[in-house]
Amino acid sequence: MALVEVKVPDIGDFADVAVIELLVAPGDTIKVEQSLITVESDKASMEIPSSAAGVVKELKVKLGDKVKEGSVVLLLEVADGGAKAPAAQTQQAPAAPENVAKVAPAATPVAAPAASGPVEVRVPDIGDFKGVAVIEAFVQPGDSIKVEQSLITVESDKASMEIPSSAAGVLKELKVKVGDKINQGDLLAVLEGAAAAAAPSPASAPAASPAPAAAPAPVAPVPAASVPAHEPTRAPLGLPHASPSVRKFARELGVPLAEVKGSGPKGRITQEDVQAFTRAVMTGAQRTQAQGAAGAAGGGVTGGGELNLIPWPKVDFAKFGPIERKELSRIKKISGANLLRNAVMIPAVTNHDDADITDLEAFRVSTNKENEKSGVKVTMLAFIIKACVAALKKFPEFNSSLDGDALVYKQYWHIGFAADTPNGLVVPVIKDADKKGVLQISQEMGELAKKARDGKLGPADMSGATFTISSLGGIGGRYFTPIINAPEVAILGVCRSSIEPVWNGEKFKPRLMLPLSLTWDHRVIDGAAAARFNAYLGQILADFRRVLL
Ligand code: CAO
Repeated sequence: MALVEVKVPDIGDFADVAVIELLVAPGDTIKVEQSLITVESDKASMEIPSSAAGVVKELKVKLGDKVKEGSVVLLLEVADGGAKAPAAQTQQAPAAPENVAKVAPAATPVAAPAASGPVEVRVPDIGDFKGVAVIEAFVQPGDSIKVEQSLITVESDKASMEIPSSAAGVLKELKVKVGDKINQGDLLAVLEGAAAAAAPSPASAPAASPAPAAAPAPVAPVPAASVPAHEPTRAPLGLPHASPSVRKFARELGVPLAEVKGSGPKGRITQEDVQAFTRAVMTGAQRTQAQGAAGAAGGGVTGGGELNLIPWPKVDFAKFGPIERKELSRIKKISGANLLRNAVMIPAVTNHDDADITDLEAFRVSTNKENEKSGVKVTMLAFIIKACVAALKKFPEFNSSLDGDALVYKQYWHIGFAADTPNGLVVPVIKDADKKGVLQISQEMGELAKKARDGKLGPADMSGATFTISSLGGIGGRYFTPIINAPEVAILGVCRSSIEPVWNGEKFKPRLMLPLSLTWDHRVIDGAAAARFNAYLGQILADFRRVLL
């Protein structure tokens, strides 16, 4: 065993920054690159990783201490020759890991500021912060912006940072949105009106807005992961104050950080605050604003009393056999939180039915034969989308959303379809499916499914759905109970069709039957309407000429 000092690595312009969080304690076994402490300046916060693996012997910093490159963070007991990091790295300050930002952006405007007229504000030098996600926008067109005023917050795995404006004026256009990935030099905003002033360097001039980087994280920061149909909302000003790891923790649990009361210095939200909030919500002692809204719309989960859940079982699986632990993908983490909310908050019921698609399948096969050369294959799912649009038009409450005590009926028919990807489930959307033919829908579905598999779907590809279809027809199964994609009020599950004997009044005939599973929100729809919807859908699929009636 050897004792090594773990020091603050090269953290760029981050000098004399305060320790705001201790992420490990004496006795903890830590890995190389594991975050040890969080430090914070006026504009950014960052987690400092360990350069070695071992057991924490003694912490050399405490909350509120100021640290800089070379400051000793802790003493680590490492196995002789067992530590992953080479000796040079454990004895001296290691180089900044790539996911740690060299913060304090030199806010030099890239475009020369004019006396008046439009001025471009670009992303300044943000050190190693590359391709980082925009997690919130503080301003919107029409706002008066001061030099150095924070425009957006970006976040990597380990750090977050507010990006200031290099000029003053009225915001004409914000060129980035939540979820976008940005780099140095990217166009951020266009200002106009007032004279634009070059920003002094943050080192010599304090920031106009001293709020530390913090985010309520109202939405998933990664476009490819935004399964839910919720649109990003604008972050309120007066932001909650929390470090990146706490924000990440809150996001994973689906905790609205803006509603959590911080118990740390200057009202900072700690991991314990997030846990206490979660406990309070789970036991019914507290409601989130979303639950309040859902309650007003007909009853939230905690409205009727406490859930009184017992704790989640904690099992040491390794005791029973070999195991492998793998982090969930970002898509799985984000979709999981949404699925849980939707499963718990919606009083959902599923009706199962079958549609006779014998003639439709014959038509699809012959159409594909005729169109062989065009390269576009007509899929059964495209017909199902068209049939659903007809049923949604006949039963408009299935194309609605709850808004407090009102129902919002949408006069457009955007149909989401669940797509299975190596990283998890995503829901691209066919916009205006009512105006498109089956060929066009098939083609768009093929393109969107490919984009989904390549992880290239953007937020626009996945937002605005009014109804969703989840098809397992290509895989198998009979029926299942899909979870409604809130704020939609219904979802159709489709399984594999099979030839079955169907009684025609005289004899059994072999027919190709498609199993349908319609899940609906009982606050909006009742069982009779759902049965009628399925019956009508079945009639359309059996004979598309009915759409013309
Ligand atoms: N019955 C019988 N066969 C079917 C069928 C059905 N209902 N639906 C599709 N098939 C057939 C297709 O005709 C195709 O056969 P051929 O290659 O011989 O023509 C084959 O199954 C494969 O179809 P597909 O799944 O690739 O294409 P699709 O248009 O049916 O679906 C997509 C596209 C993106 C929806 C699908 O690939 C997918 O990802 N499905 C999974 C969705 C999912 O995971 N849902 C669960 C969500 S809840 O966790």
